[in-house]
Amino acid sequence: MQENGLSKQEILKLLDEKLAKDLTYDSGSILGSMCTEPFELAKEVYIKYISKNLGDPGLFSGTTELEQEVIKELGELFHGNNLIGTFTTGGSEANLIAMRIAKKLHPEIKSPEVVVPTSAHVSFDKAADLLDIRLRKVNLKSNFELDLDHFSSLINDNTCGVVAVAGTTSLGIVDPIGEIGNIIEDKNIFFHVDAAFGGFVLPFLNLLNKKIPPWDFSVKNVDSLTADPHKMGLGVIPSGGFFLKNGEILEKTGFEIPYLAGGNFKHFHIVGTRPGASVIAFWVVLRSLGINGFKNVIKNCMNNTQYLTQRISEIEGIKLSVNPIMNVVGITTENGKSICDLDSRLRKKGWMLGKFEDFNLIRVVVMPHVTRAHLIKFTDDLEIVVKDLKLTC
Ligand code: 0PR
Repeated sequence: MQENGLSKQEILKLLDEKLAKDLTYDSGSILGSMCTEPFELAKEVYIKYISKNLGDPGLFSGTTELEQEVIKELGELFHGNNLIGTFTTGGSEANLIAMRIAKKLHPEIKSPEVVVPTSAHVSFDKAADLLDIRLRKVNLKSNFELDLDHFSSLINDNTCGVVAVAGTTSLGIVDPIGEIGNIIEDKNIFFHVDAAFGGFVLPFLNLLNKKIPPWDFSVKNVDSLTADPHKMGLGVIPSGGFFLKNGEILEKTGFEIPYLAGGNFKHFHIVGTRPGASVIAFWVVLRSLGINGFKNVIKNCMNNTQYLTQRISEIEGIKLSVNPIMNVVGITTENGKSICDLDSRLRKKGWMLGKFEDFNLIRVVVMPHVTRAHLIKFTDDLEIVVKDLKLTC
């Protein structure tokens, strides 16, 4: 550490230099991220209220009420009735909370298992590791859809939970959540839906008259849900969301903190101190955009997705992995060749995509910061690289 402090000007200059290497969303090169530039007013209020700490809710009862308000509104969006919920640091924490609940509700199971799709996010592997749960991974069919027969076959007396994904990380696929709800009917198994990405896409696609099969609390046996404001919700980082149908579970399984200002309270979080400003910022997003504002955001992303998929279909040598339901697009080779060279050549040209080697695809997430102009430049480069690599042979 240096001896004396620097002036504001010196510090800001230094920071500019040090952070010059970071990419920015508006540059267009960030094509594989599930985060985006937060809503402008959300950023403003985040700074203003940066010191609010929901880890001690008794000190910040106004912020606590605001969180309840947001959870209630989102709960209704996800067709829940009187559910409870909380902001988290992101989808990983929300999924960890769900896995913990699944285990805690079944103390009689000595070797707990959770059934998850192979396409589920790595946060479930992390949670399984931390909680000493055995993950039973469900195969996908060749079209990347879940193999439901395999799903059923993995359920046994040790199964304390099952997971479905509403918007997979790799392709934005929505698992057959209604069917999974039927499979676990009367089995006393906790059912968690990971809609970390899809949670702020699917409700608005529905309102835009796209046919989306039921995926949320409208499915009878769904117990909990992850939906992250810091992905398609335009919230600030960090903002995750965990939603739970049965509030009594908090009483049964929550951690207790007896010594804080507001008196004894129970919570699910892994973290203690947690940002109230994230909640306030997202309250602002909800108030600013409303349903119609969100519909417009999604409509724009889907129009751009449509443009991208059209261009990909015109380029000989590559194809779509699947027809996208939402704004997540997987690109693969037509002849089955590895996607790795294509990915590294695109990176060299400055395009940052997601690479999923196990599915042999590169992923473009058509987030709100991705414009038509970015996609035109990207697909022009893509066409050149594909030709160069002779993927057509
Ligand atoms: N569930 C799903 C379906 C996800 O896709 C993700 C993250 C999570 C849970 C975990 O969420 P947190 O990262 O908030 O804990 N999906 C993105 C991914 O792995 C995360 C991401 C975001 C990656 C921005 C890169 C990036 O630039 O692809």
